[in-house]
Amino acid sequence: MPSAGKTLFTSDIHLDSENSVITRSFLDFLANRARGAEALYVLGDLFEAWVGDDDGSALNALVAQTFAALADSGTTLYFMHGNRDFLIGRDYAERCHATLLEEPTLIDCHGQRMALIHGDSLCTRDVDYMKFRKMVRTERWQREFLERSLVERHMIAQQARMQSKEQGKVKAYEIMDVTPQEVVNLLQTLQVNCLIHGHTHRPSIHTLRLQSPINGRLDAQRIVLGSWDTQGWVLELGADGFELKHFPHLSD
Ligand SMILES: [Mn+2]
Repeated sequence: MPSAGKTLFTSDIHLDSENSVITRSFLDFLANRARGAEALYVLGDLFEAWVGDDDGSALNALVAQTFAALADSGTTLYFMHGNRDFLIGRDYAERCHATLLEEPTLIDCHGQRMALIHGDSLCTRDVDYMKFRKMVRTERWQREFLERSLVERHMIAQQARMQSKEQGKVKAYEIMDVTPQEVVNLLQTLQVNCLIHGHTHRPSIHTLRLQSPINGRLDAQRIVLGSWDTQGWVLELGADGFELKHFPHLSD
């Protein structure tokens, strides 16, 4: 069992079609590498786009079936929304035998208390995106969007993706990253010294200093998960600590 007793975290797989190398590698990850894990947390952007649980594509069915098989083998599954797939609903999560988590979620894992988020909420220097995020996270926007036909919804999602790609080319590197002070604020508000997130596609383990009311300073960690665009990524947490791992995609 490659992941026996461990807790796994991944994000930003951006699944797009049932025939891609990324999809095959991710399904292989669920069927093999993730087997035996105590839990698997998918911290957002599992899919490149999600237009509603009523979209019965072959990809969505295949992914649900593979997640369900992993859950049925004993691994507890948790999903958190990303900025691409924030419309994943309870129906689809149920089909995957997974539980949807609120953002942020606090967990106790192998003796460590930590906060989980997708990561886009910390990118506050991207003012345009923060406005967009606020709008699409309202109940009203979501209801009106889901009332449209599937064809229309796919078209809107496609447009939004093209726009964000164009904007990504002109936005500065720092704007696309988390705002350091927002990280500190979040950790202090939640009273934790470990944060796991994805979204920025800048995998790394950062150490930062927090002000502690008791002894003045406190070391905290921010673990950033990687994107699956060119290789697979997983954070493994066990009794002996954590390890951020990457592995090549399956070859043809
Ligand atoms: Mn994202």
